[in-house]
Amino acid sequence: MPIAFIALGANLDDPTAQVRTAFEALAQLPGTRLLRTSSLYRTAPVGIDGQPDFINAVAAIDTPLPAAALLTALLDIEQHFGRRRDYHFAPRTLDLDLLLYGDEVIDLPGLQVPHPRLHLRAFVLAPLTEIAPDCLIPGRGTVAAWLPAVRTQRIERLDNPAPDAERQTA
Ligand code: PH2
Ligand code: MG
Ligand code: MG
Repeated sequence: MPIAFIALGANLDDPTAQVRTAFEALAQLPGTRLLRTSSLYRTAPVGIDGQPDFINAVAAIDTPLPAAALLTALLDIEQHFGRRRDYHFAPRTLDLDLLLYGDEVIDLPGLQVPHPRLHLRAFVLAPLTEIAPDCLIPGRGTVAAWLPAVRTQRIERLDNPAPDAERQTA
C-alpha cells in the first residue's frame, strides 16, 4: 500500500485539540494505519493577513484508499470538524491537505499531488522533515533540501508531541 503524507492545519476553536483529534480521525479511515505523526508547530499565517497563528502538523499513513477516495475522505473529516468555507483562506477548525501519495504525480481538477505549494511552506516542510527527512517530492528532490529556502517564515515547534502512533483500524 502506498504511504501518503497529510498536512494538518487549524487556527480556530482550540487548534491544538483539533489537530490532535484529527490524528485519531486519520487512524480511523478504512484499512488505514497511522504510521507517524510530527510534533505540533505554531506557525505564522502564510499568504493571509490578520488571522491567528496556526497549529500545523504532518501525518504519514498507509492506506488502501486510492488518492481520489482519500481526498474525499479528508474533506469529509474536515466537514465533521465543522469546517466552514465562507471565503478563500477563511480561518478554519481543520484543513487536511494531501501532500504526497507514494511517488505518484496526479494533476486533476481539485487533486494535485505532490501538493503544488508544499516545497514553499515552512509549516509543511518542517514537520515533514521531522518524520521523513529523506522523503522525495517527485520532481523536486528531498523535503529537507527545501527547508533553508523558507527560513524567514516564523514557526515554533511545540514540545508536546502527540502520543506515538501505531494503530490499525479493523
Ligand atoms: N494554510 C493555508 C494558507 N496559509 N499558513 C499557515 N501558517 N498554516 C496553514 O495551514 C496555512 C497557511 C492554506 O490552506
Ligand atoms: Mg491548506
Ligand atoms: Mg485544504
